[in-house]
Amino acid sequence: MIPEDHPRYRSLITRERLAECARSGIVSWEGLTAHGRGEAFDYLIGEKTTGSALQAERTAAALLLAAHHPVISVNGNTAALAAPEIAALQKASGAIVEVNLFHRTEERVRQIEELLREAGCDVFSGTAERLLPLSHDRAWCRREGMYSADVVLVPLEDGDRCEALVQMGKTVIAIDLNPLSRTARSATLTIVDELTRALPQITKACTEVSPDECRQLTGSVDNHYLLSEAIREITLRLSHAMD
Ligand code: PTJ
Repeated sequence: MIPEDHPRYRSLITRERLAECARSGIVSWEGLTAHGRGEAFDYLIGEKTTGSALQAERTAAALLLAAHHPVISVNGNTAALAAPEIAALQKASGAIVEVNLFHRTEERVRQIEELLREAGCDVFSGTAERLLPLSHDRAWCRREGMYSADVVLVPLEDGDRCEALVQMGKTVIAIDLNPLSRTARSATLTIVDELTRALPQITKACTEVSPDECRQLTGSVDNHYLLSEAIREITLRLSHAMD
């Protein structure tokens, strides 16, 4: 039992949720270590949405709204942490929600799809094929889903698939707290923010951006600048900590 007045209450509750979802099979055991890495980077950015992340979130909304065939890719950690937030973003953006797993089993796909549906998502399921140019199981996706997408949102991604999707000519939006990761560096646009803070910001921006702002944002994506800003914000925080 975690007392509500514990200074790290939110963090501990989140860990408990992930552990529970790992025991039930929704989150892979490896997903727990991925979360730990995310927590460390979240500490470094001050556990808040930075100015550059907010800018990236608004741009992500514009890219999703301007897309012809946007897809939100969901893995175990994302489903466990943010199924209702995915449902809200799907409603605001009109994107397809598709499960894509690194540690893939049919049973995990089924469990995650069920969790997403319970949270209100309209999940794109059906027969998956080995369609992406990858030797591991993230290659499995649906022909009319991710394979045909022009814009793909990939929260908590592994670098390989991000690179493969970009090479296929897709616009890839990553949510990754580590601005140094291969995913962060190869995506078209990287949001360096915690998943459960980032998704509501993108959803909110979907309801706010005008067609003019949408054109302006999609025409000026500069991921190198956004990542440099994220690293600058971390460095600034570290140097203040030493004062
Ligand atoms: O459910 P599966 O089988 O598809 O597996 C999913 C995991 C997460 C295990 C898989 O995609 C993986 O191994 O990911 P990586 O390569 O560890 O990358 C995860 C990245 O997400 C790391 O750079 C973390 O810093 C970051 N991250 C972790 N938790 C969060 C996060 N970023 C944003 N919000 C978080 N809550």
